[in-house]
Amino acid sequence: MKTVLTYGTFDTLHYGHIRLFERAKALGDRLIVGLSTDAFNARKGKQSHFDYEERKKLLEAIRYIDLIIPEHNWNQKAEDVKTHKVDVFTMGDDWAGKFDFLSDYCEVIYLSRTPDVSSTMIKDNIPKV
Ligand code: C2G
Repeated sequence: MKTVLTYGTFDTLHYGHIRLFERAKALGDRLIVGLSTDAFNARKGKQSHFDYEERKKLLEAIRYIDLIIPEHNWNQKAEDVKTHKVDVFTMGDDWAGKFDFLSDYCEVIYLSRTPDVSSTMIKDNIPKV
């Protein structure tokens, strides 16, 4: 059983996120997603359109995802890798190099970011309902 782990805010879920989950799942047998809490987002300087529970509900509907855990801070990754016996850590390559320290515990793979779509672009173009 090969376990894969990734993290993110996944606000205004879009096909770039789905492509990431699809490729991440293909790296193993089980995909765990660390979902940024609203409090952590505030520390990341991100104001998500949807709150944690709404974002979690969306991820729970995605067949590629087997488990969702909260991401509370920048420093929990190594612990999460150990706790969940993670074999592969993966992120989009806008993070390339940033998490190489995890290669002491597991394989680290950066996947190409999907061009031309982002939560920011969506949020900036949603008419206020
Ligand atoms: N992503 C992607 N293609 C896009 C947009 C996002 O592949 N068009 C990927 C990002 O590279 C990231 C993941 O989707 O791996 C989640 O992106 P965000 O929700 O923006 O998360 P981020 O703010 O990068 O937070 O500890 C890590 C952080 O929680 C990551």
